[in-house]
Amino acid sequence: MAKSKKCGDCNDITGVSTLDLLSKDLGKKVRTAYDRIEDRGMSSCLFGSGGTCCRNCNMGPCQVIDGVDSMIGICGATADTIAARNFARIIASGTASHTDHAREMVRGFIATAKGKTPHEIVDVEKLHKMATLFGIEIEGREKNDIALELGEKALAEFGQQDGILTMTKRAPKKQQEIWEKLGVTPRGVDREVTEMMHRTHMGVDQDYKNIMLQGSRCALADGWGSSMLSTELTDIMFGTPVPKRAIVDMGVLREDMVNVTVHGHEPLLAEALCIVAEDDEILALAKKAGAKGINLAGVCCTGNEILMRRGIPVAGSFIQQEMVLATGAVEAMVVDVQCVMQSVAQVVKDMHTDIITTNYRAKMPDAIHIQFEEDAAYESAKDILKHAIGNFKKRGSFYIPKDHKVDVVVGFSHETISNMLGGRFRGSYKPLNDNIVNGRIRGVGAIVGCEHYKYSDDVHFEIAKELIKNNVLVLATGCAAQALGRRGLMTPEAAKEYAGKGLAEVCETVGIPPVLHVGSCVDNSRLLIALTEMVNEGGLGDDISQLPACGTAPLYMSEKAVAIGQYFVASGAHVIFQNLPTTGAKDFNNFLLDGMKELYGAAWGTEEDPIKLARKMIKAIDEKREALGINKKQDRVLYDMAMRRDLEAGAALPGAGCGGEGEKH
Ligand code: XCC
Ligand code: SF4
Repeated sequence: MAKSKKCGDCNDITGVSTLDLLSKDLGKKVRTAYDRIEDRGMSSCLFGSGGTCCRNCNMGPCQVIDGVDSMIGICGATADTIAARNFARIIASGTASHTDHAREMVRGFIATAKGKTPHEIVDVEKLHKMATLFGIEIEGREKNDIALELGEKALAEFGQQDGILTMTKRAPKKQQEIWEKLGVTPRGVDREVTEMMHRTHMGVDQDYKNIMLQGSRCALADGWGSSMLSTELTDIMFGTPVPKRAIVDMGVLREDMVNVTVHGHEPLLAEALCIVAEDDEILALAKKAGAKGINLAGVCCTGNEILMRRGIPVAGSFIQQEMVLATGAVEAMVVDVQCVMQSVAQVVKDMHTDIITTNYRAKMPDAIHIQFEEDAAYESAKDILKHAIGNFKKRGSFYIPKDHKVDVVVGFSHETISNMLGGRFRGSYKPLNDNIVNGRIRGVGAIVGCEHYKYSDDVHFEIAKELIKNNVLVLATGCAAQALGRRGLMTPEAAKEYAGKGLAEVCETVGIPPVLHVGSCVDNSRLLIALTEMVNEGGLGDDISQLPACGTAPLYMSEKAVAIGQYFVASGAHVIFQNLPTTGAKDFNNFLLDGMKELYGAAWGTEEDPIKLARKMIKAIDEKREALGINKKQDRVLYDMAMRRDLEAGAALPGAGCGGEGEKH
């Protein structure tokens, strides 16, 4: 099929590796989402896009037009009620997905504590910190013993009926008070999802503001509940990320090795594959097949997890998943849950590549299934790799866009940020806060979430460039982070090229990139903690809504992104998306874009144009600066020697900056 640079009128492909591959026969042969958009030849349904199509009962579906009396639902439901119910159900689904992922991680953590996995409890400091938060005795106890109790307590929070989720106690006091006053403090993880589904059933909650109170409670159960549990327990098991050099983009695939890409979200299997890829038996088998070894490469958020913790390269993000396979150079794509397009099995239909599903919850036609058992992780991983090795000899024509691999420095957990800025032995957010107060750094912008095909694929890049040019430090997660890494914004050197003077000075002194990779999508919980640390450090107000910070998830695709957006808003952080499925309901839409401010001190915003979006973020940041009284023009203080020494003390982390320890390539 012929490929053009453009599909329809709106989604430019600008990614160089994708364009390179699409210009080759192999790339032309595959049918991708770009083709499917063109082939469908129809735009999305207006009722669906505006949020006013209801099919919550069998009297409908009802397509509702706001303000037209004859066009309300058969049950009498108004556009606002319907849009709010739909929006809330998106949050419930997003939360359920993070939650189910988190539950698996906690179960894996328990299995690890019992010694039943190839993994270990590696971050004992974090184990002790979390155990203390959960009221668990740590004195004189063996680490696995503590971990087991922590794991069981954590697991119990999923089914908990009353009380509050423990992690919410980490939020700034004022946030906790706001939640309590509004009655949105989450009680149990599963309970909030269930109640959300119930309240949006036909004939239950028909007041959009009330529906969204539960929307917030459900989302908070995601961010401060399950996602945070997942991030922290995963860190304890696999290590809290520290700065590492790595490479991203399709050029990370290797001609001479068995390429295995891991795609999905839960890092348990991916971590096991990393260990087994170095097993003598596996290496011997690979050599026998004529390969130099196993080249693991990530896709989507599984990619982010092993990139952050191990520096394993990332072959592609969400929109590249089909392209990675179109290279013909992948022996197996191992998938688990979430964001795996059904089309991947079709892309490889005439190739030697196998799509291997590994989770009983997520199977697909034309894939093969090898169930991953966490208490037999080593064996499961071996089976999978043996299978991939078996395919190596069958590799047909292939094309690896070899020139397209980009250096990145990743691993910016909130602990890393604190250590790098504050110094390893006295990690603190003080230097960050100080630099915000003195104006070198204007504020913090989070760019998170997915990618899709409706807009150009350089939206993240355009937004990030505009932010850092205006001295906004960018923290990124998810596929957005990968997109920014591919554009070269995740090296310390990028600060010189792209950042404003103040931000560049800080980046140069500390040795950090102007865009920090904070992790996968569940790791947005790291951002919650980073914001909390900034509040606790002092000088920038006493709750998150006062911080000069703003978030965005441009190109959001997944329902999880909406859950994330809502937990940020409910936590006091302003969030701007390119669009929301609520425009068909005026009052409800206004409530999201403005009314929520009264409750949480933050609201949603929308803006399609990337540059305008970035400027809106900057404006939101400036308004906070103004309110804090720190927006006056400061005398430009250049770093004196003592200040440099102070900051540099923090830069001496392993693998940090240029010439770190990370894998050389
Ligand atoms: Fe999926 Fe997480 Fe979105 Fe990427 S960013 S498209 S959710 S893989 Ni998480
Ligand atoms: Fe129509 Fe009401 Fe049924 Fe929705 S719940 S489909 S608006 S009748």
